[in-house]
Amino acid sequence: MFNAHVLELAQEADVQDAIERVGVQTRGRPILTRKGLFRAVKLQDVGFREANIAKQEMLGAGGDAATPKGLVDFSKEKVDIILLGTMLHFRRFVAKMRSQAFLCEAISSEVEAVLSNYQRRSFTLRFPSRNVETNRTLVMGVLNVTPDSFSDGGRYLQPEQAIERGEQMVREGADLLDVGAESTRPRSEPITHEEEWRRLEPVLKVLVDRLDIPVSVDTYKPDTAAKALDLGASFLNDVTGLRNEEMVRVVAGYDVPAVIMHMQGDPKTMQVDPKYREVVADILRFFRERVADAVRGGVDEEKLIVDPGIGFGKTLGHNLEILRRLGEFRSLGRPILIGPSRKSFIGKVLDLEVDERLEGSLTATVLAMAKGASIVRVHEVRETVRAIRMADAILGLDSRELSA
Ligand code: HH2
Repeated sequence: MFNAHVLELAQEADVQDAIERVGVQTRGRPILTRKGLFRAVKLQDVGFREANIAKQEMLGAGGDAATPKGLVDFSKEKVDIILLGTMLHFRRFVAKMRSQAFLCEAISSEVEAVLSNYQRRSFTLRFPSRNVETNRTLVMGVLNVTPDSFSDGGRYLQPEQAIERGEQMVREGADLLDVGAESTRPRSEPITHEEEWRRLEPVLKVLVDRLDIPVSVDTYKPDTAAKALDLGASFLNDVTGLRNEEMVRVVAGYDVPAVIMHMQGDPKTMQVDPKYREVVADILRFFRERVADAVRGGVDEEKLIVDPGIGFGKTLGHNLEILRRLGEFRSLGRPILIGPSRKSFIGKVLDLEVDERLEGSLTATVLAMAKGASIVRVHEVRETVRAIRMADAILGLDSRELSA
């Protein structure tokens, strides 16, 4: 009996660890690490010439490529392909494609970038008053100063109650706090900037002064964002994904971190038959465009955080697929934020009302961090902090010393 077993090697560190344990010479380690790490990279809308060259080069490198039938009979001008191979195969592929004709050089750069981005786990969030590392999962508490939010509407509309809840979440272990004054739940009606600020100001003013953690403002209105940052908020959470040029100017001007969330349509109508060509790929494309636009507008790319927007123009199937494939968003090389807390997709799976969705929220949140989410946006901070700390410890993400 040789006690054969299949090793789970998803990350570079897993391979390095396994190779070291069998006592490989130091010199041989990097090459074996590349051979021990398999990746599949999908490319969309590749011209048939580039797709044919990519297939040949990937085969030549020792890997392979999944290509559609239309590629050999020239019936399609653009195709989707999947490159398959170890990191060693990809290294050879990237080098060869760089000097090929047509758009092959661009393919080479894009493939090289996503493979490197995908490895990245640790980010530094540079807030005005401090830097926060994502070497463990960060818990962002939700505070809705609204009469109509879907899960806690009306509970914290009075400033005293909101302030007390904010302080409580910090005591419970929140790393970040997200304060919103306008509900964006399905079918909600927008409110004016004046109304939003009237609700927000008294709460924000006290919280930024009293709390020792970065506070974000959940707003898509540039006027509200600027006033909140003037008052001392540390970053912005924009559910419209910085689509408003004025909002980009605010983020660039104040040089603060900002969350680009994906939403299809607007809250009033977003749940009316949402459709995607491929939900994960479509959202990735959206992030790429939004990040590029923001950078063109003067925003520091390192300040951007992405969030696929659970429940914003998505069916139950879309939400589950986004969570299942959340790790694919790591291709962007930006920290991922996710907010499944208490949302209706949990209600649909478990057939439970909004105040009975704690276990569903914890499960979704823990699975999301295991797939690579750096920040989890939640209503139940105490329970989430416990679940996340446990998960961080199991996954070896917790940098704090744990005694034996
Ligand atoms: N979800 C809500 C609001 N803002 N922001 C980000 N980045 N991600 C989310 O998933 C997200 C968000 C909706 O939840 P909630 O704030 O509790 O409800 P409401 O919009 O009804 O106030």
